[in-house]
Amino acid sequence: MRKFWMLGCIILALLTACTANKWQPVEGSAELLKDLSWGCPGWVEVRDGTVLIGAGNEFRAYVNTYGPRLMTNGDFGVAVTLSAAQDNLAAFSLVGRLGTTDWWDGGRKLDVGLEAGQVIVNYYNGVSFMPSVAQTFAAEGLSGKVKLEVRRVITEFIILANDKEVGRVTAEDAFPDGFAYFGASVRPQNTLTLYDITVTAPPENTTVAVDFSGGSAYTPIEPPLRALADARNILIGGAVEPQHIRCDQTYAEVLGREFNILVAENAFKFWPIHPEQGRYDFTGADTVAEFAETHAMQIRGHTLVWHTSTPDWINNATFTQEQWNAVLQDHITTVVSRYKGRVAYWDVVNEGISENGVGLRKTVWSDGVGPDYIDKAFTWAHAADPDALLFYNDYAAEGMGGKSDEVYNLVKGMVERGIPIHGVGLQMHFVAGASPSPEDIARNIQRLGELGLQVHITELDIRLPVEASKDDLDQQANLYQQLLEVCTQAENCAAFVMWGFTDRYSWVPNSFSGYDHALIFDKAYRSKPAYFSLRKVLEMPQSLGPEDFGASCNCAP
Ligand code: 9MR
Repeated sequence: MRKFWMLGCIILALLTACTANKWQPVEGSAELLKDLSWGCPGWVEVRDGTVLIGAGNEFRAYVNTYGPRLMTNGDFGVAVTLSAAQDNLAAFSLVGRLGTTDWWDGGRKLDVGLEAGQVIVNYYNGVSFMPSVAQTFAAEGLSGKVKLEVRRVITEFIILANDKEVGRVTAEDAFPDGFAYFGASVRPQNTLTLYDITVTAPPENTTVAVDFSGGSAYTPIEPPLRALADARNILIGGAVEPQHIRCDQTYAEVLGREFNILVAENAFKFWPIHPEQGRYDFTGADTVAEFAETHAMQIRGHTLVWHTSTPDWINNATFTQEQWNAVLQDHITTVVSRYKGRVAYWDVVNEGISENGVGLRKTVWSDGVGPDYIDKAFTWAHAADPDALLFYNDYAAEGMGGKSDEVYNLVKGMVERGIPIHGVGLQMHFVAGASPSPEDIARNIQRLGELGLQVHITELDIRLPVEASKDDLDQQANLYQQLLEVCTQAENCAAFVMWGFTDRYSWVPNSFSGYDHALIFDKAYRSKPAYFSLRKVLEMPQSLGPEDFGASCNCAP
């Protein structure tokens, strides 16, 4: 009897130990695939609680940046039930950091999946487009629905297939930001189906979690920027992307609450709006325009004529001059007419001055339509909507000097020839510490005003090193403040538009290696010092200039 009792005890102890070792699903895990964000960007199909990611003809690396994130403090497991339509790569991904100038550059991505009848694990450490860890493991039962699991224990990743360990890999610093996006990697012609994702954690771990907040830490402050701007009779806003409006709730909330003007960062450009000859696609542009209207915001239309972001049917065209004229006139007339009375300001021609700042840039348009294409574009736009204000927009022409003189002479000539031009857009893609002086910018705005032209600041951002310090952020705030002061003090400066508003989606890290943090909200929508410095300018009584507050003043003591 005593023996049985002891045996019972041993079995019980073993069972307890086993259960103690069992990793448990964390809260919210069951909702992971139900989250609508998976389907939001458009090309991932969500059907009856499963997610289908079809690669089509391209390698697809999908990252669900809009959806729930895995908070990676401590050890965790992610178990995914999936199937692949073909025998080539189909993997789920945990993305610890997005790449910048390229998908892999600086990124961190762990893929666990199936390929050629084996389990495959690839880890990309941000240094190359080749995985720094690439291993395959043999396992049983890898056809049909397969359960693949990865358990992170410190830097080791234990890989399981259908609940049996198949191998281990080591990856350092895979989740440097404390979270991972869910995603997938699928080779051409293959389709990955996800049936279930379960996040687990060992019993003692309480920090692993699924975060459905979208990583937002936005704290609204009263009154919003736009109310302050309305009171100062100035437009303040940012460039936007339709998919962020549709898929990122906080993005839409901040945009609608804080700003009274927007511009589409890309959606009104030739390539997305007129992808094939005779076919227009207004899907993205309409999303942006409808959002603006619902939120009583003004719209800047960017841009009708530009040398880049043109589709192949334009880039490779061999039209006669007459045909080029017809193509451009049709484009301008169709787009401007569609948004007649809705888009108040158009960047009719963007960056028409040459790269070295001397003379007109040679483009498909100057070659095709002829050197008078700028005059023609403005004339056609005016005919389509006589009430819209028409702008010439350029970069590196903000202060005084060579290129801004060229812009000045270009628009002066247009005014003298009676071409319907109403304003100049100063882009202002700046690096803190190396921008033209506010005084020079003020002089430039003034001389344009003397031609009877409005000025809009159209694409302002101020980039900082990736490892920005508090001082960098303060210096950035100071420059934002000075630039808004210049605009509020100039009678003809009517709009202050930034190239985005949150560092989460800025073009800067993708285009300038080593730079980031260029906008006024950080990646979690926290207000940065620059946000507060703009408020400060707008809160100033209109009759007072900044010198009354001792700021930005060159006056003698
Ligand atoms: O920020 C835009 C980026 O997402 C696009 O890939 C790129 C090409 O269309 O254009 C960027 O915006 C540019 C703007 O349209 C004109 N001025 C310079 C901006 C930054 O390159």
